[in-house]
This record gives sequence, structure tokens and C-alpha cells, in this order.
Amino acid sequence: MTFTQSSTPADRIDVVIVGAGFSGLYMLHRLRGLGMTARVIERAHGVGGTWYWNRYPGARCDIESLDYCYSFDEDLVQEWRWSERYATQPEILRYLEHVADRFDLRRDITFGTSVVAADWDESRNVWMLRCDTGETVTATYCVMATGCLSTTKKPDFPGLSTFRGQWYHTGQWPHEPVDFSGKTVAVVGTGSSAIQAIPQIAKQAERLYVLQRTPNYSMPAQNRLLSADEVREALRDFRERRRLCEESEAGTPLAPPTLATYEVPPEQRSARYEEGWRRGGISSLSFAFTDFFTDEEANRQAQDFARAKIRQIVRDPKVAELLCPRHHIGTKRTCTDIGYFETYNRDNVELVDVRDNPIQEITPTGIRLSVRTIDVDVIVFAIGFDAMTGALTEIAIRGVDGQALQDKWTHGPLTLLGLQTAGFPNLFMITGPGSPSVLSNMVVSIEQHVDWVADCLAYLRDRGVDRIEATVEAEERWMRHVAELAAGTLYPRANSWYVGANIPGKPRVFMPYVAGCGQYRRECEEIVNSGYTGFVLG
Ligand code: FAD
Ligand code: N01
Repeated sequence: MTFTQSSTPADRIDVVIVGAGFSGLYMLHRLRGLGMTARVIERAHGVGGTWYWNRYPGARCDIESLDYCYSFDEDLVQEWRWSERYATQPEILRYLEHVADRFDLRRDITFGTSVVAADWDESRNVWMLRCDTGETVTATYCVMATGCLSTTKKPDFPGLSTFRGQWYHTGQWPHEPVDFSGKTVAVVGTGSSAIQAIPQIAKQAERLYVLQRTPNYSMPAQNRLLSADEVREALRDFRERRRLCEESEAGTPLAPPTLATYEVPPEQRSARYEEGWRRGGISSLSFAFTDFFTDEEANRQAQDFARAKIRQIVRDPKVAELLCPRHHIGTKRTCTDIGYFETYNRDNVELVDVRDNPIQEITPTGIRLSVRTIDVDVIVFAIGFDAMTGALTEIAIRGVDGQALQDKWTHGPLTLLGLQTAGFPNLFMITGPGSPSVLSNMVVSIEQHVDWVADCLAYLRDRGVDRIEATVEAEERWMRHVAELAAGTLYPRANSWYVGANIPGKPRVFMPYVAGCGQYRRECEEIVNSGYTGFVLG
């Protein structure tokens, strides 16, 4: 545990923030600007959140670096230089460390400390946070900047403790490089993390087994170095570029499609998909036509295109077929890759289907499947996260009358705007369930949420009030709205982590808001402009 010197009084502060990733760092900066006392509690031994923990080979963002960054400070925007179209994990971590230094944030961050409980004390109008170090932090407001993808799914395979080799989870990667040379390696999972890591591991390992349960769609990143001219131009137009992001659906500046699939003849359709594939990135195909997420048949056209690409790239037809996804494209997060499908043309790589041949147990020397055993030196679990709610429900949060958040959310998360939940006054979530969060460029969504919270606290202070709570009625209305929007799309049909399907026993609820950053921003502004409708102040 490292205690840094704090500039805030020890007994009661204005705001306690949990988490020092993109969200927590900016929240601290905004609160300081308002003259409020604030302190951040962070489990890690450094800043960065996602980019501190996910150090696996190949980790990088899938939103262009020029957009996957803060916009709140013009000097910061202009002085930082991204080197690649999609920045690597080390580069993004360096950026966040730079931000922490530049704005002198570390002196109010306590590292190496986990918050294990948070109790609302109605009589004193405070949150009391208990840490694993035994320390208690008392604050009028609490901001959970704990991340949507920060609680890893545990590899609870029987026999794992007997394994004599090394094993790793992509979301908790060691700080020192892992050397796969001469090793036989198994990667479990074929989501975004695996799809980034597999081509890198394959280059080093003697032999690589990829244990796939469900194949995924992956678009070529078409990554490249950014030229000085391109960066200069993007930075010159940064404000306009960012405005487009803020008003868009996905938080990116790319012009949205205007035509539906069947409004164009078949040969032009393929040309549009091809154009997207050449452009690359997560929206390669989803930006071809307006009905990608809503029309089953239109979606199937894009699926067919993606499957045809896999069959073109992968030489062994049996392997290609096994790699072809069958779900509606886009309804599980589309991956982006650098040479993922090409990796299956290597002699040292074998794709193993663990759908029909599931993992039975881990043995001291490898992995026993139902019909065969694979001996390995190293296992990489790329099995994902308890997304969106995991980091919140693993803290014992108790609100008014001692109500536990875990109990309130038994049938799924309930929030107003993904920012607050009724019965838990003065508690805010950054990119909580019910907000665009994981369906958007998250930095754009984070800045908007942090600004909303900071402006709200300033508003309360100006009116001599220090309590805000969402009403049950407004929350119910919001959740109905979020569910209705999702029901108009194909999203809820997939067994994705968006609906909690990856965590056994998790209630099946489609958690993100699908109507996009711009529409969501307008809904937030309307609520503020009408005097915080749906919230009780004071
Ligand atoms: P995080 O970065 O997750 O930070 C939360 C912090 O809270 C963590 O440091 C954690 O240790 C801390 N914390 C949690 N619980 C506690 C506790 N109880 N006590 C103390 N500390 C706690 N999004 C995009 O938009 N584009 C991308 O390209 C992209 N790429 C990604 C790649 C990977 C590998 C992953 C996993 C996610 C990616 N994401 C991406 C999503 C990414 O999580 C967000 O973009 C963003 O980094 C989230 O920032 P955050 O501060 O909200 O949360
Ligand atoms: O996790 P995932 P992730 N036996 O849940 C498999 C962001 N991100 O870490 O689908 C066998 O997507 C599971 O199989 P199945 C991004 O938002 C972005 O890869 O459940 N297999 C699946 O294949 C992303 O969506 C980037 O059948 C098991 C895989 O493990 C999110 O983080 C990079 C299993 C998990 O895939 C999560 O991605 C990385 C079991 N028991 C992450 N349990 C970028 O590119 C799970 N699996 C920017």
C-alpha cells in the first residue's frame, strides 16, 4: 500500500472517488477546479485503470487514438502526439501517467487500496467507505469510477490449482514481459482480448492451441503509423472532430450511413462492405448501412460478407468453417485485429473447438477436454469480465435504511441515466448501466458523465443543498426507455456480456443505452435544464 500525501482533511471530504482510470482522473481534476476536497482510492499501484491492468501482448484500443483521448484541456490536446492509428497499451498508459503528472493528480490518490464497503449515513449525510487496509474514508458524495470492464471473470476451472505451468488472465497481466519462446501455450477464449493476443503469442510460442467456444466477428484494424501531417491536421480541427464525436451515436467522428441495405443494388452493397473492410476498424461493416443493427436480413448480408472474408483468408476450409460466427453481427462486441485470421495459416497454431468438446478440468500438465487432453506449459485465460455491474456489486454498498445494492439489483441494474440509483443518495456512477458506455467511445462518454456530475455538485452547492437522489418513478421510466430502445434492435438476442450471459447466474438484462452519445447527451441536458427532473434535491 502506498499512501501519497493528501491535500484534503482526513476526517470528512467533499467527494471520494473510487478508481483512477480515465474516469477517476478527470473527476478529480474537475472537482479540484470547483475548489472541492476530493480523494481517489485505487486498487492498483498506479493510474490508468484498464490500461494499467491489461498488459497482454497486442493490447491496444479499437477507437482511433486521435479520438480515444481527453478533450478537456486544449494544451493537453495539442502537446500529446499519438504514434499509431490505434495506440498500444503502453502508449495509452504513458498518456494517462502524463495526465496524472501534468495536473498533479497523484497527491490525492491512494494507491494499492481496495474499497470493500460503502455505507450511507443518513443522519450525517455522508458516505463511509471501508478499505481493505482498515481505513475508512468519509465524504458527502461518492463517485464510483470503477470501470465497466475492470472485474475479471474468474477462471474457476476444476483442477487449476494443481497446474504446474504458468497461467495468466489477460485482464491481470504481469508487469514483466511473459516469454513464450519454446513453450506450448493454450489461449482460452476468442473475444477481443484473445483476438489481439493470439497473433502475438503465435509468433513466439513453439506451439499454440486456441480453445474456442464461440467464434467472433473481427474486422481488420488497418493499423498504421500516423504521419506528422495527419496529426497536425487532426489537431488543427480537433474541436470540430470532437463535436462530431459528442453528437454521434458511437462517439466517433465518422459520418453515419444514410442508406438502408435494400436501397442499393447487390453489387453496390458489396462495394460498400469492401470499402468499410479496407477502411478497417470496429465500424467497418456497421457503418455501411443504416439498418445493420435493426433488420435481421440486412444484418445477414453483412454477416455473409464477413464469413466470406474468413473463408478467403483461412486456407484450411474446416478451420475456416469453425471460425465462422453465426450470431447477428455487431450484437456481441465486434473485435478488431491485426492478422488474427491469418494466424490460423501458421503450422504452429491449432484451433480447438471447446463447444462440442468442453473443458473438463485443468490437470497438472495441461487441459483435459471431453475427448482429448492437451499438454501445455502456459495457459492464457482471455475469458473476459463481469462487465458493467461487477465492479459495483463486488463492493458491499448500502444506501438508505441499509438497503444493499446487490439486493436492489437482483433482477438487473436499475439507474436513472446510468448516473444514480434510487435509495443511494449522493452516489454517482461514471458510465453506469443505462448509459451509452460500452457501446461508445468511452472517453467521450466519460468526459460527459464527469462534467454532468461536476456541474451537478456545483449547482447543489450554489443552492446551499448537499443531497441528491434519483426517484424510483424516474428510474423506472428510464429503465423502461432503455429496454424499449434495445428491443428495437437485434442486440438483446445475442448471448453477450452486454446482457450478462457470460457470467453464470447473472440476470439477463441488456444494460447499455443504445440510442447513442448525442441523443443521450440531449436527454441528460433536458433533465438538467428542467431543474433536475427525476431527482430530489436537498
Ligand atoms: P477503468 O479504466 O476500468 O478504471 C477503473 C479503476 O477502478 C481500475 O483501476 C480499478 O482498479 C479501480 N477499482 C475498481 N474497483 C475498485 C475498488 N473496489 N477499490 C479500488 N479501486 C477499484 N473503450 C473504448 O472506448 N475504446 C477502446 O478502444 C477500448 N479498449 C479496451 C481494451 C481493453 C483491453 C479493455 C479491457 C477495455 C477497453 N475499453 C475501450 C473500455 C475501457 O475500459 C474504457 O475505455 C476506459 O478505459 C474505462 O475507464 P474508467 O476509468 O471508467 O474505468
Ligand atoms: O472478453 P469477452 P474479452 N470456457 O467476454 C470465452 C473490451 N476489449 O476480454 O463467447 C471456454 O469478449 C468466451 O466464449 P463464449 C471489449 O469491449 C476491447 O475478450 O462465452 N471459453 C469468449 O470467447 C470487449 O468486448 C479490446 O462462448 C470461455 C471469451 O472467453 C471486452 O473488453 C480488447 C469460458 C471472452 O470474451 C471484453 O473482451 C480487449 C469458458 N469457461 C477487450 N469463459 C479492443 O480491441 C469464457 N470463455 C479495444
